[in-house]
Amino acid sequence: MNALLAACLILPLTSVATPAAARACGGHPLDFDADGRPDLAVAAPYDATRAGSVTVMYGSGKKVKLTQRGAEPGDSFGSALAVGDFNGDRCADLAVGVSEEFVGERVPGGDGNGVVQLFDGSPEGLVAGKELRLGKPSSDRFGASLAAGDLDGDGRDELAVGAPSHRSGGAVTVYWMKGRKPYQITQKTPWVRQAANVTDQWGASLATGDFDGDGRDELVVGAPADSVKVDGQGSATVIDVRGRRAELLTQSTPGIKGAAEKWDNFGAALATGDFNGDGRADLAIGVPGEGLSANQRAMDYGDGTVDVLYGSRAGLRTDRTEAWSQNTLEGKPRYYDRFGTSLAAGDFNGDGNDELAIGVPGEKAVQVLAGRSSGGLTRVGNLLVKGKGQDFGASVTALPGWERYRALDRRRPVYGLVVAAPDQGLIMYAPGKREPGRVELGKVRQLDKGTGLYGYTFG
Ligand SMILES: [Ca+2]
Ligand SMILES: [Ca+2]
Ligand SMILES: [Ca+2]
Ligand SMILES: [Ca+2]
Repeated sequence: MNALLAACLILPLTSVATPAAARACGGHPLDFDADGRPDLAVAAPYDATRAGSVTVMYGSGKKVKLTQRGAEPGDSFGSALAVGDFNGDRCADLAVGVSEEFVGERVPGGDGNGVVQLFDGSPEGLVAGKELRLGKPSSDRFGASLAAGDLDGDGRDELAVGAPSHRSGGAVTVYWMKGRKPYQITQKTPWVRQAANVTDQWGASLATGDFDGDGRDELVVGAPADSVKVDGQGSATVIDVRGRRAELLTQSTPGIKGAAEKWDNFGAALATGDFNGDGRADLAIGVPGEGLSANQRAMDYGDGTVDVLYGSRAGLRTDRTEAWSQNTLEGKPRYYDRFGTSLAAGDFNGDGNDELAIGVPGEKAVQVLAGRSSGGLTRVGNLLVKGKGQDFGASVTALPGWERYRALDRRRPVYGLVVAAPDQGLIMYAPGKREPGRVELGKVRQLDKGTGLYGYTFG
């Protein structure tokens, strides 16, 4: 009996000393190397004369730089990142977009064909895997956006790859749907049936979320330059890939707040999270070009707005939507703010409801709104997190338990906020705090620094 007890007591110690190869993956969503700690991938697509690189910051403290096999200047390895369990081994895997890769000779000034490089998670960390490319590559910029999600409900993630410069106004290819070959969707797909212009940028942004709570994720395709009624107003299309259903959302859709104007760029950023804790995903749509004040001088300006739609049994509701801007939040809207350029959802206070982080790069800031189980996002106690670097807030993500390397399965994880200023290559971090009823973030500190638009995107 004593020997047995001793064995039980010793077991955890011996398992710590066991070589990493003996560990099994625990199915944690952001754990590439099976140590139970979240890992963070940081893209620098302009590193090394724009060949690009991705730095993986493991929760163990180890830092590894990934590059493309046969890297060439200009390829932009790291144009997009997505994390999911693609092969079903319960290790998180990483997909890296290489949107400017040319299959043959580089066409000077031309859009890339693009490829996607996969890295498989393992107890030794990420290992280079397959490469994905289109059968008939053109100037598609395949891999300019990526999203992972379980679209068929079999417990493994599918990968959606955006090709926003595809000749039909943009395309999205879905990989590994059960019983299907890679499957391309465009605005001309019969059950999508949208007007397509070559400049729509359909697929420039992607997100997944289970809005109706049926156990299968839906796919959201952003087309920030889509001209539905007004030039470049932008759109987002919510797609049930298995059910072959598509719903078009724009600021011209009844119930969606905000006026559709030229170059609003509705859909430039997308994020999904459960802001009201009802178990169904909700959708935040960035409209960084939205004008609210004077001096809306050009298509790259805007005060910015974020539209939010909530999930329900029948999918996303368009009858009770929200529009958030600095007209009602901390800070002041200015024509160069581009509020909503980047978005991330994460539970920063551990109450089970996701918060929404909104990048405001023109103000070098990130706005944080708290989620509540009664009613979703609230302006009460909203934070304006200011930072260094001239485009602080150009990209954001949420990362669970990084600060204390807390095992992800011990308690409901508290997320911290990761913010980049890619122009300066600064990666900043503000830890979350377990504070029911309000959101408070710890001091913003520098997590890392790099070059080549380091922090352009996260995975
Ligand atoms: Ca890890
Ligand atoms: Ca699946
Ligand atoms: Ca669903
Ligand atoms: Ca929360």
